[in-house]
Formats: sequence, structure tokens, C-alpha cells
Amino acid sequence: MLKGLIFDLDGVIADTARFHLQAWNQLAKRLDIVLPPEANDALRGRSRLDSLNLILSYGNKVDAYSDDEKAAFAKSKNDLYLELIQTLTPEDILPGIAQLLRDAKAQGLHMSIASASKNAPTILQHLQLSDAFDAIVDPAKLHRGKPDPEIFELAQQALHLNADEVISFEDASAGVQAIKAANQFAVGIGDAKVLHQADYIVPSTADLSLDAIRQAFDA
Ligand code: B16
Ligand code: MG
Repeated sequence: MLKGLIFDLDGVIADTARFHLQAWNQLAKRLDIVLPPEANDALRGRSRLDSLNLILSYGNKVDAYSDDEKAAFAKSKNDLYLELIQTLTPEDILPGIAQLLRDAKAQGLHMSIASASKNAPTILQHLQLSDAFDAIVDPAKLHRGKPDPEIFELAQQALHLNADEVISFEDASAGVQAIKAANQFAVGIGDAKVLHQADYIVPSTADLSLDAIRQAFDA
């Protein structure tokens, strides 16, 4: 029986993925690296340092910098990202999400956040959604990032539920892989070709309907 929902944040609750991409693009330009089109999905859901290493690998520069230099690059990306998210307001909650959260609450479902972002609490504050969730996984406590299932397992444990009692929402292929590795029902939001491992796929958050997702989950 369905008892809980688990949400990724960037790209699911709000379109902060475009801010991450903008900030990474600026750093890549500084380092003379051109990001290929697949970076748009590949950078989603990955930790800050994993994302930086992926960007350096696009320029064959993974071993070109010391750990201290890499930490400085990650910090400068995050400084720009923090500036960009200052502009967020409740109007930036993606279409269909506020209704989905209301419906879930009315149906007594428990909800948690499984975001790789250390900035998730700040973003939820800007969106005035801090009180909408029963738990937020602290990404600093993770041993492994998405596509490892750890973050979705912790988000499920925080709700005191079993894997077959939750539905998890993701916009990244690494995230969908993590959900499936956690043996949970995966809702993918975005390109069906990229998110093909999900159990239920919609092109955008505006297409999310709790009733329709429940039907697919029950089937
Ligand atoms: P930060 P999600 C992820 O959030 C983003 O998709 C990814 O692009 C970012 O690198 C990661 O958070 C870490 O974010 O630098 O803010 O700690 O999609 O898992 O909600
Ligand atoms: Mg995401």
C-alpha cells in the first residue's frame, strides 16, 4: 500500500538545474572546456565534486589540478549558484508540484527529500516549502552519490516505510537508477529515452497527477 512520496529537488520541485548548468558552464569556460549536450543530464543529481570531475573529464583535465585547486573551483561555482538561487520565490515551484503536495498531504502520505544538494534547505526556504516535508536527507552524510541507492534508502527509512510503500520522483537518469537500485517505484520527469528505467514517465511536472501515478503503482 502506498504510504509515502520521496522527491528529488533540483529539476523536480524547482528548476534549479538550469542554475547549476549556468554556473558550471561559466567555470568550464574559464577552464577552456566545452560541455557536450549530454552534460545536461549527466550533471543532474551528481554531487558537487563528482560534477566537477565530470566537467574536467570532458576537457581531459582530471589530473591537471590539485585537490586544493579543485576545491577552489567547486567553491567559485557554488558562490555563483548561491547568487542565482537568491532570486527564487514560491512562484518558481514547478507547475503541478504544489497541487501534488497538497493532494498527497490530504491523502495522509508522508514525504521526504532525497536531494544531492547541500543547498536544498536554503532552496526550500526560498520556495516556502520548508514545512512541507517530514524529512530531508543530509547529503553530507552520504558515502556514495546517485546512482547509488543510499540516498533513496535513507529518505525511505526517515519515513519509517518499506521500499514497496513509497514512490520516488526524479529528473535525472542517475537518480532513476538510484531509485530502482533501492527497489522503489520510480517516476521519471523528462525525456523518456533518457529516463527509460523509470516505472512511470511524464514529460514535465505539469503532467503529474497523484491519482494516475497511484493507479500505475497499484497495477
Ligand atoms: P550542491 P538533486 C543535485 O540536486 C543537482 O541535480 C546537481 O546538479 C548538483 O551538483 C547536486 O545536487 C549538488 O548540489 O552543489 O548544491 O550541493 O537533483 O539531487 O536535487
Ligand atoms: Mg534532480
